[in-house]
Amino acid sequence: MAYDDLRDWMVALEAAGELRRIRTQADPILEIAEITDRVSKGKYESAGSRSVPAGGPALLFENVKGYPGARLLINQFGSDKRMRMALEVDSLDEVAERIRGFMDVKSPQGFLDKMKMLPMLAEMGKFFPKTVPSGACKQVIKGDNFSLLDFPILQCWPQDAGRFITLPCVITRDPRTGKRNLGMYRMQVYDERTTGMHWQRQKIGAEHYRERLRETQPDAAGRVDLMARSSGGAVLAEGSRPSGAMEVAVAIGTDPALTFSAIVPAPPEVEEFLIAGFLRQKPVELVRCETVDLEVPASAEIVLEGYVNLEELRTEGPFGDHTGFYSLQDQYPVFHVTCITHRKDPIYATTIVGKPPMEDGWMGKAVERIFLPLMKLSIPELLDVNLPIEGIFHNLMIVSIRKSYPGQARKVMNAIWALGQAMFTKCILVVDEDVDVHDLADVTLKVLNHIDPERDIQFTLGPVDSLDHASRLPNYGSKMGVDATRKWASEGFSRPWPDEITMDAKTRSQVDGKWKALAHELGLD
Ligand SMILES: Cc1cc2nc3c(=O)[nH]c(=O)nc-3n(C[C@H](O)[C@H](O)[C@H](O)COP(=O)(O)O)c2cc1C
Ligand SMILES: [Mn+2]
Repeated sequence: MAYDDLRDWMVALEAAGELRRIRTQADPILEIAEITDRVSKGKYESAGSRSVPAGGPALLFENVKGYPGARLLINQFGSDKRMRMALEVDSLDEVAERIRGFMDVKSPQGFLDKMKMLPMLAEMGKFFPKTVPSGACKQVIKGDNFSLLDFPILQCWPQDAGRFITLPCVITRDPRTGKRNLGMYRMQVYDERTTGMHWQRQKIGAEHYRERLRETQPDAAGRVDLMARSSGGAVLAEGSRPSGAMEVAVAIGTDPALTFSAIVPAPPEVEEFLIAGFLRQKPVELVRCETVDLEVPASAEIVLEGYVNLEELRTEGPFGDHTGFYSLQDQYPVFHVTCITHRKDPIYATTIVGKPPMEDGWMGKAVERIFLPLMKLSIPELLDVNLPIEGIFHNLMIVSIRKSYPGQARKVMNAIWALGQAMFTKCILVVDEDVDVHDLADVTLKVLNHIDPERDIQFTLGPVDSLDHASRLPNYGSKMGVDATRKWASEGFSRPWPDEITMDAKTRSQVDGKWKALAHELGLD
């Protein structure tokens, strides 16, 4: 039973005790972020409050200072339980299993095989998005008299450059293939009708933008970083829209599977609308925009339509980021809003990022689980993967492998660095199959015991996450892989490798037999 929209999802959250209404007045400038930070970390610091486990409830702010009547939803994905509720599974491995089921399809050998495939193809067909004539996101259409400042957009941290839209589903179209993309890229609010468009240069939205630039600047293509190239922020007359501009639409406040699909690192060939349909097992319904040639989720709370001018970059940031530090200022494209449509009394959905654990950490963990079978397609020896939340997803990946030939751990590192957004991984630890990658104590014990650092560390250079503040250059730097597998003679290791200590079975069962008496003497019963 897919959630129809954000409100349907909120009803489910509230029924499960996972959503709290906040009627105490809270300021969208910093205060809501401070409240949410405490709730997501379980740290209630003021006198008399108690500490509880991280991953506190989703919050609906109903009394936002300066925005009478507005409602703001935050932390909707902020726990393992809510992430599972969002995708309607008891375990995220169920989603991975469904994906594996689809991937297990072998080339049909004969008529019978083909017949067997039909139900699966029919099932897949059920997930494609549908365009419908109208939807709730059109209840209010403002093509003229509108302002972004009508929404309770947050300033999250003291040194942030201003207010940022933090949970936007940004929709663009590949000018060559017509394929649509959905990506979550934060948007700094510059004024009533203008925002930043923080698609980092390796993301699909940025590639669509570059496709347009390649058309207009063929001489520069391939020689310079087109994302950094601009004729210097040409100021346009109010309302004018340059002919080459790139159309963009943004949906804020959708059903949870759709919002989640905007963060999954899908290959460019796969539209996130299809992924959302697959996750919710019901097609996403889309409606055509008013002023741009794009479609948006019909039931979105808020839709922003507009364009990104190819000739314009503007300073974006700083912004307190999920690294736990402020991401530095940089030049990014600018989004000009031409129309806003929304539901009656729209709910503004948002999030904050900062020091983990926070809401995005749970979303990242879901991506980790769901992508494991897909990673195994390229890396068949891969057994399990852990992206510890404090490793902020691009700093640390721990993988276990079944090692079969010399040098295989290095092959796995290179494969990860070649795999979509895993290219950003700053540090990869490769361990043998007997290590539980989710048990950080076991990982620490074994990785550090098993390495000769100079021999076992592999450095490489390549693209790094735009948020990395330590790399030698923005977006370009080094990465490290640690081969913490047991070393073999065929890898040049000639010393004996010791056995791991475990007690023998006989002694263990003898002690088991005495355990009742011992437990009494130890005061355990
Ligand atoms: C809350 C949140 C905010 C994000 N902000 C950005 C951002 O500002 N810029 C960016 O490039 N990626 C951002 N990401 C990560 C992208 O959404 C993610 O890399 C996604 O896969 C991009 O989609 P794409 O592959 O279709 O480009 C954010 C993710 C989350 C969960
Ligand atoms: Mn994408």
